[in-house]
This record gives sequence, structure tokens and C-alpha cells, in this order.
Amino acid sequence: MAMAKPSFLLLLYLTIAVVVVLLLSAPATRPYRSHRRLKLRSSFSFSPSPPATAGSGAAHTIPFDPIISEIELRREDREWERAHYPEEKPAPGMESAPEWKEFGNAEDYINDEDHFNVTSRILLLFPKVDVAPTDGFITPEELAAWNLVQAQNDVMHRTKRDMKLHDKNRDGFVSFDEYERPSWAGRIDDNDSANDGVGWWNKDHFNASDIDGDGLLNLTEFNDFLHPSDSANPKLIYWLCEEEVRARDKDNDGKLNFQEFFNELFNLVQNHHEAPHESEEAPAKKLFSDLDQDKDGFLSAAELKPVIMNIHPSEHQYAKQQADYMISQADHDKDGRLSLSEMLENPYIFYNAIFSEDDYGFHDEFR
Ligand SMILES: *[C@@H]1O[C@H](CO)[C@@H](O)[C@H](O)[C@H]1NC(C)=O
Ligand SMILES: *[C@@H]1O[C@H](CO)[C@@H](O)[C@H](O)[C@H]1NC(C)=O
Ligand SMILES: *[C@@H]1O[C@H](CO)[C@@H](O)[C@H](O)[C@H]1NC(C)=O
Ligand SMILES: *[C@@H]1O[C@H](CO)[C@@H](O)[C@H](O)[C@H]1NC(C)=O
Ligand SMILES: [Ca+2]
Ligand SMILES: [Ca+2]
Repeated sequence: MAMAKPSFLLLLYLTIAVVVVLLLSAPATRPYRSHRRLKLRSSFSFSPSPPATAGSGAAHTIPFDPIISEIELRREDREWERAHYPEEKPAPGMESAPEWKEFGNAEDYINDEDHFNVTSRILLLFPKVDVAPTDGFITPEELAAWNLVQAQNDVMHRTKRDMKLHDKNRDGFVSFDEYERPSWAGRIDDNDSANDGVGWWNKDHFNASDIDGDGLLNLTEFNDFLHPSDSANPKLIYWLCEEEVRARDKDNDGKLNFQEFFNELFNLVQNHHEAPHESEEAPAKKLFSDLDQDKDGFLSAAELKPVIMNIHPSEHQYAKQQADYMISQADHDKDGRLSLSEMLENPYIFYNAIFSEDDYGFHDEFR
């Protein structure tokens, strides 16, 4: 009988183990909750990156929900403070908190349906988006307009933060001397004549952003300076075109011939990553001659204007692309717009909008 007890215990342990394994692997009691986990973005870069061009893969997602945006910006602000003011000690009691903790807590918060209920969020947000006109449907234009406002709020928040960094004398303006260029942009006192005041973050860029010409950038002007393609300042848009010509003008004659256009810009205008293929020469020639308004066989800065937004995508385009993508994913009855019930059936489309490269497509009149 001495043998029976251990084998009985073994059997008991085995049974317990099997039950535990079965419990752990059982489907979640609320499968709807667990099928997606909402994510916060964590890859924001704090130093101005080299100017984004189409096809650079810099897909960025605009948060649909202002609460998500606020959580992301707060988290970003804390990282920004740590990056720029590392000597400042964290508040008492916070020293031991692991870096990831705030992030983890925020993500747990938005994934806890008792606290963050996507159904009630959509019920609340729908009437704020359905405004032009208020008819129970969200059109691509309404959703794009909503996305644009969210994007502009995010951009302005970051500009205010950067303003603190660059406005050294705290007078509310950034002078050219105060502005500290990103390190990749090279030094301003380079004797390279090609770099003499021209190029990104240089004197001509600054000047074009200075709408009233007082030599200082206020918040609006500084935001334009950081985001020329989102600016309504025609001087700055023209500067962007000039800068494209300058950067692509291999023979330095101040304008673009067909080969310079084809090798350097055509793929960006078309939003392709790869260098253009020979078979694309015919459509490229057509586009070139459509753009060449004075028919002198060259493109000037002014003639690049109709396609400059394809080369440097603006928040308008991201907002529109994201709206088109969300609608294509959630529009069950294919009427081209969203009803409240279509949004409630697919809430995660609005909370985890990841859109693939294929969904970027520019609709320009020259196609
Ligand atoms: C989420 O909100 C909806 C509508 O307000 C409600 O019916 C549902 O019970 C809520 N879910 C939870 C888990 O609170
Ligand atoms: C730039 O030029 C000045 C004078 O023209 C000269 O003194 C200086 O050493 C040069 N700097 C560089 C980095 O070549
Ligand atoms: C900047 O603009 C002012 C007038 O607004 C002009 O006098 C100055 O020469 C410009 N500087 C550059 C580098 O373009
Ligand atoms: C900045 O200056 C421009 C040009 O004078 C003006 O239109 C704009 O409203 C100003 N922005 C702010 C935030 O003061
Ligand atoms: Ca509507
Ligand atoms: Ca100014």
C-alpha cells in the first residue's frame, strides 16, 4: 500500500495541472473585448526629421479620438522633457517608477472597457463629425475635416513645445539666431557656396516663413516654418518649390530639364518608392509637358506648384487618405458614407487605423 499513495498524489497533481492548463487556454469570457488590443503610438521622433517626401514610408496615423490624442501627447511631453531637460529630477515619489510604466498604464486604461468604452466614445463623437450637413451619415469630406482638425491640434501642440526650446529669450518669437538647426542639416557657417543661406532650416527658409517680414517668427510663422507644406503662406509654398528645383537641378541652370525631373521627382509625384522604370517615360513626358506652362522645355519653381503637395504630403492629404481608408473598411452597404451602426459594428477601424502603402494614392488632375 506504500506505493498507492504517491501514485494517487501524482494523479492528483496531473489532474490539477490539466485543469489549470485548460482554464488558461479557455477562450476569454468576453471574446469581443480581447480580439483587439488598442495601441498607442510609441515611435514619435523629437528632432525635426529631414523633410518628408512622398513614398518615404512616413505613414502617420491621426488619432480619431481626442482622448487618444491627449494620452499620446502627454506621454510624448514627458519623454520630450526627459530628452531635453535630463538634469531635472522627476517629481518626488516618481523616481522609482519604471520608464515603461506610464505607457503600460495608459494602454491598460484604454483597453479597459469599464474605463474606456469604444461604443460610448463613438456614440459621443459621431454627432461631432456629422456636421456638414447633420444627416445621420458621415461622408468622406466630413471625416477628412475631422481628421484634419485632430492632426492640426497635434501639430500645434508640438510646435508650442519646440517654441519653448528655440525661443531662448522667451519673448514669444524665434529669431534666426535663436533657431538651432537640426544636426543633420549641417552648420550654417559652412563655406560651401551651395549651402549659403539656401536649403532647409536656412536663412531663405526662415525668411519665407516670416509673413510680416519683421525678422522674427511668432507661433503661427514658426509652425509654418516647421511644416511648410501645411502652410497657407504663398511665399513659403513658393520657397518649397524653389528648394525642390535647387535640390534636383544637377546641371545648376536653375530649372529642371526632363531628365532631372524624370530621375528625381517623377516617382515622388506618383508616390512610388522605386526609381522610375523606362516604361514610365511616356507618362512622365506627358506630365512634364502639362506642367511646362511656358513650353520652354524646362520646369521652373512656379511650374512645380501643381505637384508640390504630391512631393511633400500635407496633413490635408493624410487626413483625406485616412478618411477614405476608414470608410472603405467600415462601409458595409457601400453607399460611400458611414452610418452610426456601421461605425459601432467596426469600432477598431477608428481606433487602430493602420493604413498600408497601397492605400496612399494621389488623385491629381494630371494622371
Ligand atoms: C459600453 O457602452 C455601451 C453604450 O453606452 C453600453 O451599452 C455597454 O454596456 C458598455 N460596456 C461596458 C463594458 O461598460
Ligand atoms: C570660411 O571662410 C573664411 C574666410 O572666407 C575662413 O576664414 C574660414 O576658415 C573658412 N571656414 C571653413 C570651414 O573653411
Ligand atoms: C529676408 O527678407 C528681407 C525682407 O523681408 C530681406 O531684406 C532680406 O534680404 C532677406 N534675406 C534673405 C537671406 O533672403
Ligand atoms: C503671427 O503673425 C502673423 C503675421 O503678422 C499673423 O497673421 C498671425 O496671426 C500671428 N500669429 C500669432 C499667434 O500671433
Ligand atoms: Ca453628414
Ligand atoms: Ca514675423
